[in-house]
Amino acid sequence: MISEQSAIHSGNLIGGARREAASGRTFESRNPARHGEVVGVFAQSSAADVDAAVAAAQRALGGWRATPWPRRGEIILAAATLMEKRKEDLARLMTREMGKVLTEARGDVQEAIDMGKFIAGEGRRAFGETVPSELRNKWAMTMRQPLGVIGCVTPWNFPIAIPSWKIFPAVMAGNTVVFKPAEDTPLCALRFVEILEEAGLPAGVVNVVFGNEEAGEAVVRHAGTMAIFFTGSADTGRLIAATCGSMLKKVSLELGGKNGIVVMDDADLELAVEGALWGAFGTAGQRCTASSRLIVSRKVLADFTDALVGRTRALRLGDGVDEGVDVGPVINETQLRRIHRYTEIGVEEGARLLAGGTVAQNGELAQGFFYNPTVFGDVTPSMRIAQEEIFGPTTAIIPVDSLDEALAAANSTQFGLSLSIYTNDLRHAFRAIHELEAGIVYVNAPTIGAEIQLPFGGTKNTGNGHREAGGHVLDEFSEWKSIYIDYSGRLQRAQIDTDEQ
Ligand code: UN1
Repeated sequence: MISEQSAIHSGNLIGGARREAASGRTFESRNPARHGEVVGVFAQSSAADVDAAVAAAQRALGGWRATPWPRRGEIILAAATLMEKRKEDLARLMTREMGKVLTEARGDVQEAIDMGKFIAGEGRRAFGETVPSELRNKWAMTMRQPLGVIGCVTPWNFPIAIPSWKIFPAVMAGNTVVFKPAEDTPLCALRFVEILEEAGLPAGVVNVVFGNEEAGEAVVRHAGTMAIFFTGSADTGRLIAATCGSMLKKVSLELGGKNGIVVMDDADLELAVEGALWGAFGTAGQRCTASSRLIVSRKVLADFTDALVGRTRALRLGDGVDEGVDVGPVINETQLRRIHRYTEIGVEEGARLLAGGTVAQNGELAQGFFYNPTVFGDVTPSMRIAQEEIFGPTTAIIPVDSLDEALAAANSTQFGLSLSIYTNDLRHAFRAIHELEAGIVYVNAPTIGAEIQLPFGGTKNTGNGHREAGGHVLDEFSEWKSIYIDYSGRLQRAQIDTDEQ
């Protein structure tokens, strides 16, 4: 693959063929750092296209589920290896399409490579159990079965990593997939699936329908999709859960976060400032794990705030392909407006604006969607800027007087994805580990940076109890089948016939 600078045009990927949308409609993907630049033109799909994709996935299912697990694993490993070879090209196109700075785009691709390598090993390790029967001459065991055709609906903020969390384990377990990637990052999705094809994935195992929520909704509502895997907003997640609930369809939801870092007075303050800066402004705050709250002991509040504000003001904004840029653009104009609206809300609520708070429009920045990294001080836990997910480069400092107050503040949101504590006191660390209400807890590290070999997901309104990645990931993508083999040659009634006869 060469570095791409011209716009590409792609139809949907259905059953191994490229197909325009039935309606003939298309949409553009544009560079958020230079909005005039069209990255690609893609099929704008509707229910008819989703029907075709589900039919292709159903046709491919029989052959794929019969393919031995180790062979499926080899194909995934080959895909991960190809991604490794093309990491730089993939990262560059990601920065161009989504905006995150190049070092972070490389990390996003790396996370998918890690996921591929990790899951490929399951091909020779997807164990079932042999369990003793209560009866003589009777064998009992379990095995995994695929769910069938799976719908994957993914966001733009990790345009290769998040699809890899869902699609690699889905196909590893013998499922086939209809994949609806975010409207803002179709090219990343296309390149990811092309690599799977090149690695030897048979036609129809992963089908891509590009488009907006119309296409996503059609995937969720389709009677042929047996399970839905979604990452996105809590509002959309609720709608998906309602639909899947009424259809008795399995659904895995990875939703919002309002993650916080607790900074105790015994913390290494420099380390905490550095962590807060990275957690709040990495990926321009557009991670569901972003550190959007900083819960700081009053004893170190002034020092922490001064250092953080100074470092925030020094961050360099720009096109993420340029060396030396710390923070790239936000994804689109709607998000830019939403982020700024939250600045207004923070000011109206009486929080103190300490840095940023404006759209960045100097020079070349005016060509894209840039927001100056924003820090609020004097925030109370119940303010909207401390409760609602902003998904941008905005963080809120909440002063506290004790560990109890800090933990209570950290837990006082509807979400429970990722929480962290900076402390050098082991007792504080262990209380935090036990008491923080989140799927992920960090000690002396910010709230971002999860690794794929551990479960990823959250408590409360962050999801519906599912986890992605990690050692138990196949449980989400397969069903258990229990098998009993009676070789006694007579009727043996469980729970009734005893062993005495
Ligand atoms: C997300 O923002 O949806 O832990 C995923 C992290 C990354 C994944 C973030 N490894 O920040």
